Formats: sequence, C-alpha cells, structure tokens
Amino acid sequence: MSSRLQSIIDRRGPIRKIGVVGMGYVGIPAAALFADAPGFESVRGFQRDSPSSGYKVAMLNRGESPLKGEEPGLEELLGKVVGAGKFRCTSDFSEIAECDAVTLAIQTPFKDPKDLIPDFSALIEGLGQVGRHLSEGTLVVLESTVTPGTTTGMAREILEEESGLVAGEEFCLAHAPERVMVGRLLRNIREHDRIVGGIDDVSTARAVELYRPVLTTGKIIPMTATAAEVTKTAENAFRDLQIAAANQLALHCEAMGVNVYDVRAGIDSLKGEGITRAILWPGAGVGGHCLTKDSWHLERGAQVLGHGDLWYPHGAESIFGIARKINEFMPRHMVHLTLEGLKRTDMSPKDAKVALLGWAFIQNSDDTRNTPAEPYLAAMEEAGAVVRVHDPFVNDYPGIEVSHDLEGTLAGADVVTIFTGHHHYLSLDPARVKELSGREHPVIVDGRNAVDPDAFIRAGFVYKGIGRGDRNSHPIQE
Ligand code: SAJ
Repeated sequence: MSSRLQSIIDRRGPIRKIGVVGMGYVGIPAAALFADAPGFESVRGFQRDSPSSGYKVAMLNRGESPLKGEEPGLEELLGKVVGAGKFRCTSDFSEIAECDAVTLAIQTPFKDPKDLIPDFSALIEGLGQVGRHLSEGTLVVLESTVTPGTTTGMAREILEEESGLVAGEEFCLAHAPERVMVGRLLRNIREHDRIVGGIDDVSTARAVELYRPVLTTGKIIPMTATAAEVTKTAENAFRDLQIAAANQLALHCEAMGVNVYDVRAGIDSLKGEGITRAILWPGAGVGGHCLTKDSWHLERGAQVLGHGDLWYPHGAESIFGIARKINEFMPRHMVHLTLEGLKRTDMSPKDAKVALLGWAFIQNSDDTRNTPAEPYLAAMEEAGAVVRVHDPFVNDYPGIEVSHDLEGTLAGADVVTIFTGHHHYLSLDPARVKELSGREHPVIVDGRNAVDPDAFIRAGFVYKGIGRGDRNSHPIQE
C-alpha cells in the first residue's frame, strides 16, 4: 500500500471531475451515468476530432446520441446531463489535467484474426493523450478489453513515460472491464456486477469510489488489475467453450445417428441442488466481436505473462484454443452438409444456386461483425456455386449484396441454407419454398434448428441439419 499515493489522494479529496476517453458504445453511457451521479461535479467526454468520428462532439453537446439502434433511456439521460451542464464533450485533451479520474473506453480489435495480434493503436494513442495531460493523484482506468498484463505493462509504461509520474506512487491505475451489450447499455452498467482491479490497493480503492455510485443492483468485485483482465477475457472464453462443447456434441450426434436437440434437452433436465449442466446451443458457427477474440487475448496473456513456458498435458493445445477451432469449423461443416445434400440429388455444386438465409452473426439483429456466414459463402463460391444472401435486418455489407426479398432469394434455389435464426425463417412453408425453387428435390441445410425436418422431408426436400444425426440420411420422398 503506497502511503505516498494515499496522502496525495487525501490531499486531492473525493473524485469530483471525471474524464471519459472514447465516445463509443461503452464511453457514452458510462459518461452519462457518471454525470448523473449526484456526488460527481462534472464529466468531460474526450473524442479525437477525426474525420470518421469527430462529428460526435457536436452531437453529444446537443444532448443527442451518435449510437445506432435503440438504447433505452440514453438520449433522455444525455439531454438531462448536458442540460444541467454536468456533461460536455470536447476534443481538447488538455482538459484531462483537471480530472480526478479518467477512464479509457477504446476499441481493441484484432488487426487480422489470423495472426491474433490485437490492434492496440487507438488505445495507445488514447493512453498517450492521457499521459501527456496527467496530473498528480489522478486515477486512470482502462475499460477496454485487453490482453492480460496490459494494464501493469504497456499502459503503465506509456502513462509513466508521457507524464513523468510513477504509477502507484503519484497516480492510480486500474482496469474495470466493460460488460455492456448493445441495446441494453445503461442497464448493463447499472445492474451487472463490476470487476474493479487496481495495480495496488490504493488504486483499487480509488476505482471502487469511482464506480460504486453508478451501480444500482450491481455490486463491486475488487481484485488485482491482471486478475480483472483475466476475468473479462475468461468470461467470454468460457462462453465460447460452452458453445464449442455443444457443437462438438452435435458433430458426435450426427456421427451416431442421434438428434442432438433431444440429447441437449435430456442433459438440460439434470437440475437440483448444486447440479449444473449449462449446455448451450449447437449451430452454424460463432460470430460477434467478443467471443471470436477474447479467448485469444486470454491465450496471449498466458503466453506473455507465463513467459511462454506453458505446461499443458502432453504439450497439447489449451482447451480455449481448441474450442475456438471447433467453433470456427462449424461454417465448414455447413459446407460439408450442403455438398452431401447436393450429392444425394446428383447435383454438382458448380452453378448450384444457393439461397443463404441470414448474414447477421446473431438472431433478430443487424450486427454482422465476424459473421460465420462469410466463410461459408466464400467456400461455396469457391466450389462454383452461385450464392444469393438474404437478411431482413442487414442493409449493407462491404462487397456483399444483401436482399430483403425472401421469395426473390428463394426463386430458383437448388439449396436453401439457414445460417441465422431470424424469426422470419422459423415459419418457412415447405410447399412454397419448393414451388419457388422449381426443383424436384431441393436441398435445405438448417444451421440453427429453425425448421421442422419432417415437414420439409415430406415435401420432397433433401434435409441436412447441424446435429440431426437422426434425419441427415433420411429416405428421399418421391
Ligand atoms: N451462439 C451459439 N450458441 C449459443 C449461443 C451463441 O452458436 O448457445 C453463437 C451466436 O449465434 C453468435 C455467437 O455465438 O454467433 C455469439 O453469441 P452471444 O450470444 O455470445 O452474443 P455476443 O457475442 O454479443 O456476446 C455478448 C457478450 N457480452 C459481453 O461481452 C458484455 C457475452 O459475454 C455474453 O455472454 C453474451 O453477449 C450474452 O450472454 O448475451
């Protein structure tokens, strides 16, 4: 416990002025909630005046949200705190010098998922700005998802280098990972428990002082900064692992001629004191910007902090890495099911017309980040097929024409592939789909257990479904 830092904090007094760097889907609601907390005097939102996002400064200062989609309560809250003079957005980072606490909520995507090296460039720029204007006794908090070891490593180095101050002695440093989901930003910040990890106890305590006032039902879970980084990446790695287990089981069920959804229901029925079987759902693949990268952040953390000498059983790969590979395999399995279905109708994939239903990575959403449909489309086009994409929620995607006309997409289709469980696909009528296809035995490949196999088999379809070992070799109805 640094008594020097504690005495600096005591002299500085309670947190009153807060800075939030990065006016995105994490920073904006966080800034609005800090501004609405009675104990804080004012909040500055810091947004670099870049061509792509500089417009946000003026919008936010009008009390308008630049975020797409519905965010219940956000626009009203922004109007309230801007109107009360408690929140202002600026691109003048020198105002950081007046802040008692500064949080950084900056995207940390992977440059290329293949090389699994995160792109920290925006975060590094933000840290540089904060360091250059850092004053003694300020608390700095990273909210971005980072590789474990970043807060006490790269972030600390940049802040110390730029400010000439020493972390843990002259300023506080912590990690408090965001856990928000688009569509419920304010609710998530208020209600989710908040992991708060300082590089030392004084930093942890100061970060607790910052976050406690914005929580309603959520409670604070204090730990070290590195443990907080591991928690965030691991909570998503565990979800990815659970999905991979369901996908692996689906593949096994196909091999054993069993319906994985019967097995899933059976497993899920095992409940009772202390018994847990959190079995998730198999499917056509895993998309999004959380689960597709956080396992790799966790792995890199173990490699870097563990100095590379990881001791796995028999030198095997980590279970989180294997889980990622199973989930990344599922779109390829959808290709396999499609080719097997075409084979059963003596059709070559070359020139086969495929209606690909669903481009968003998650049902009833327009979010297309890392959609698993993309590798499927590429592989089917590689095999010579002509693929037309339909998605009722997605308006555009670079290089892909996405139709909102379902019947138009189904017209003349030799294959109908369901990739996303949008509600529109749950009521597909076999007779109508077959009529539109114009084929004697069209193929349907169901990646999300969206349709009733028997209804389509009776209508003359060749059916293939993830995990449907009980139906994937059905006799074809003439
Ligand atoms: N998926 C499956 N089977 C499942 C669940 C999901 O195949 O049983 C697929 C989805 O189709 C999608 C992908 O996985 O392609 C991700 O789905 P998701 O429900 O995990 O949605 P995300 O990526 O938005 O995950 C977010 C994360 N939240 C935060 O990072 C704050 C994650 O930690 C949450 O657990 C998840 O939402 C949630 O529970 O809704």
